Amino acid sequence: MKSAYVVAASALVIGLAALGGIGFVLVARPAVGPPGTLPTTGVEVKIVKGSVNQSQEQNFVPRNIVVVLGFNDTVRWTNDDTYAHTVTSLGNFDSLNLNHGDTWTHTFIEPGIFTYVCSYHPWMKGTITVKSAGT
Ligand SMILES: [Cu+2]
Repeated sequence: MKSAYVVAASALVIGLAALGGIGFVLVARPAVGPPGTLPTTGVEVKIVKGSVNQSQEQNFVPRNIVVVLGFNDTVRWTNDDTYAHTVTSLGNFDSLNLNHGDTWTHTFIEPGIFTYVCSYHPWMKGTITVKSAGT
């Protein structure tokens, strides 16, 4: 059984090494909130393929999300579309140009409701609702 254990352990190491290559996508913040009540990972928003088309209903996915300060307050956007986009909330944050495959993260530091658009395609809209811990 020892050899089977070694094989399993080796597979795990190789698997972790493979994950390390894309670890920047999978990084999760440690849980600091009440256990079992909220997701502990960072929040991901995809700019889905075809977002450039105004007729396509889905662009920022998920469109509306809620995060909690100090818990999961970092949001990462990934542009999976073949066209460039932005994540822009005037006066609050702006990714500037995101080409295909680019990612951009923003950590929220105050509560509020932040609406944002793509500055190139203003029909693309999303909302991040930021809540204080314990509310
Ligand atoms: Cu756009």
